[in-house]
Amino acid sequence: MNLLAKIILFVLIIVAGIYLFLGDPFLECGHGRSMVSRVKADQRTMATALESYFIDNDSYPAMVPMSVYMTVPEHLAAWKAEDMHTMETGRAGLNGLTTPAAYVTGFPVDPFTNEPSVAFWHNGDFFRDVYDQGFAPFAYYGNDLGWILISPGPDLDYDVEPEAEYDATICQPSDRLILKAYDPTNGVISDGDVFRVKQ
Ligand SMILES: [Ca+2]
Ligand SMILES: [Ca+2]
Repeated sequence: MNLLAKIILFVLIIVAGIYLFLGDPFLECGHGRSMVSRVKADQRTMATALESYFIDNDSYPAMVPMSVYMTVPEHLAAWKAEDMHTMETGRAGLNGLTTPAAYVTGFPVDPFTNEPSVAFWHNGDFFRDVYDQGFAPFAYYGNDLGWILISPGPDLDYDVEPEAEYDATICQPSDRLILKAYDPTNGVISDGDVFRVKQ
């Protein structure tokens, strides 16, 4: 093996090592962004379902505490979800988005709400438990005038405080809320949430 071949082999081993230990940053960025795209698509579907529900019920679905879905107190704290709510799906005689009338075929789970023990970011990529356990639905805050659906986004905690920051009587999304929007141009794992609000 001549010197040039040895140098090429050496460089290839170094590059392979970098990919092995650090992963492919381009691939991983794409993965994180595709999850945000999925959340946005699911929130669009939910928005249509919420408006259909309103036409029939003259109100938006009731809220239930997020602790129904995130049952471990440490996990609620890690997600900053103690004060968050999601929506009633319908049970025990209560009307909800899926029962007795199905306004949406499935109740989408938020891929950014897996349990902290089994979901984590590593070198820009998002890993999660293969059993798909621990996922919660979108956080939701609603009243007779409007609603907001919230995903914690890639930083894995809720930044929007809907009770204080969502006002259905003013034009939405408000400047105050836009400050809390996840923006990938600030970095793939930047602060902020992925949300959709009645407009
Ligand atoms: Ca967040
Ligand atoms: Ca945050």
